[in-house]
Amino acid sequence: MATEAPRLQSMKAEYLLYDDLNVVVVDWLSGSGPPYTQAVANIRLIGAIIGRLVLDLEEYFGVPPSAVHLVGHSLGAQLGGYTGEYLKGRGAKLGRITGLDPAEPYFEGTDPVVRLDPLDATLVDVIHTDAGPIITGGMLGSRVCLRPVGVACGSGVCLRPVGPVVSELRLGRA
Ligand SMILES: [Ca+2]
Repeated sequence: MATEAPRLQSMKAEYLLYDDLNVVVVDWLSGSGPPYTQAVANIRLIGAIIGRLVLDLEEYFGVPPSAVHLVGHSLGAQLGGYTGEYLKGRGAKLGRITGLDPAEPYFEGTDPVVRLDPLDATLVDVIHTDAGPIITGGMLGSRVCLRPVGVACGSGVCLRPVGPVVSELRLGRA
């Protein structure tokens, strides 16, 4: 994790400046490298491992899954969807998932079971900063809005934002 460690440690330090939290940084650098298709496949297992960790936190330390907030970027954002699915399959639900520019290739238009979706946690919010067609701009971020059920989403696709935009805040069903 040599190249990622300073950035992730910096992020952890920033979180701790603002609140009394326990921060767990997941090092999956060895599974996130090329080829991209392998990294896409790897997140299913890593998401399940994180889900197991969340259940262990509850069993051994009394931390309910509803108190856990996952934050992931690109494939890490889609990975959070797998964690949410893993927990839902075991009668638990994450409190929150924040997806930062969820990866688009191999996810857009797929079943919600294999991507981040609004039902993967009680609150799922997504911040898009690089959404756009990969063939025109080399962007990898998903353009799909994750709107609350019943809220219109226009064409179903967010336009490429100028800056960070929170495209969705959703309070899920208990
Ligand atoms: Ca999902």
